Amino acid sequence: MQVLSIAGSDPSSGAGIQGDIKTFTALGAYGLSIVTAVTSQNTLKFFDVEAVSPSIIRGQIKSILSDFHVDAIKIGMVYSKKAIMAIHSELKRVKIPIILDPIFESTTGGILLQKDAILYFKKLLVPIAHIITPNVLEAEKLANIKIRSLGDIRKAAIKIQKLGARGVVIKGGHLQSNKVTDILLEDHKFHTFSHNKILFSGHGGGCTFSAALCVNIAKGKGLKDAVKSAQDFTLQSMKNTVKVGRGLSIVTQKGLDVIENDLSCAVTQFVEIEGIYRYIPECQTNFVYSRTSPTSIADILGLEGRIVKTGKSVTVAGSLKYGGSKHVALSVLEITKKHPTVRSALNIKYDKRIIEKAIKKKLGVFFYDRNIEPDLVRGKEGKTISWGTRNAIKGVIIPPDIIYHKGSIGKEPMILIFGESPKEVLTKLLKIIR
Ligand code: PXL
Repeated sequence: MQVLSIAGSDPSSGAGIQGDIKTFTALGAYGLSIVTAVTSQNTLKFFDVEAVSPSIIRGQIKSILSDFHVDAIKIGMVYSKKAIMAIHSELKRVKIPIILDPIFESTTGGILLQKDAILYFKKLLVPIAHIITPNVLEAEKLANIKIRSLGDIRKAAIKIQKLGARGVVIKGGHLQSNKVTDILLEDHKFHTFSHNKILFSGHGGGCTFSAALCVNIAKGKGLKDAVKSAQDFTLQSMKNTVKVGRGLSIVTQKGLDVIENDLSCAVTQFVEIEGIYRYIPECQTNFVYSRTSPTSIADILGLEGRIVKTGKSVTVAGSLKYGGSKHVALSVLEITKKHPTVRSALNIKYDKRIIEKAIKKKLGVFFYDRNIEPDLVRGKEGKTISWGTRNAIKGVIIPPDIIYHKGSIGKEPMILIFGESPKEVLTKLLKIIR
């Protein structure tokens, strides 16, 4: 997955381009970057800033978009009216989701958006944003109202949305309270995300949030899930500050665990497979990846929701959680008892032709018949799956690539594809559906 940050350079590497690349990398995305301005600052003081010329900004955008596939774009510090016009003219017809982080002033008092640029920011950049992420002070400027309460935040969000952004998330950290409440306005619905305030006087928190949000949106998460997970990630990063300079501490982004990173990338690739909606069963799809030596489904990462068919496309509903999947996870749990390295699987709709193709491609295909399950397990979904999986691989030494069953009364037939990693599962899937 590839994401792009259009922002200012911060030589302390806490915020701006450098901070964004750290967040992108930690979350498993490849970070592209376009510099709009260069600041000189450290953890104690903001010294100076110089704009990059609009033609170089346009040239950078052209050079990146003509070469790379970009899944989402974050816009941070833009500094000048001319930069805004250049960015707008390059991006106004682009279909990639834009996460707009208004950057007006630095924690150390530097001016990061010139006074005469705010009007252009509102007129040109807000309308092309998929989501905008102001804090309370920035929201006050954008909405032209004073914010003292959560009610005021909601009013401001509506006013900012009227400027043209699809979603608005206002970070309530600056309000006087022992709780921090972020409010998301998506279309016409408000969602509230609260957590206890932590003691934080660091540099880079805001950029971490919007960059994480950018990766989450690139991964195909809906706004509500994307905001929640970006908030969790930012909080974690704010708890992990490092004191590298003599002034403000700098946030540190810890990477996702490898299992989460690999599965999350594979889920994104899965939903992007052309025509994949044809393979989603009635009970939808789950995709799982287990820790080594799982003892229960709590060791197996899966979608708490599902990958669901919505007309001719598929969307990811819910987020990855250990214990999030039951059925597919139970099958993997059973397999790992005999083949400890086979830790990932997904389910697709049964189709005789897929099975025939898999056999032709020399994959290890195994079958169980739900109609002959013993009375002891019948009707008990968990037990049926473990019994069936065990039965399918009984007496064979090679690890399975595919296990399928043809259903029974009221039970949908199903194909499960197994592999050592989510990537391997996808490779096998592509072999049999292409
Ligand atoms: O944190 C906001 C921010 C964004 N971008 C750049 C910055 C800062 C704050 O200092 O310098 C380049």
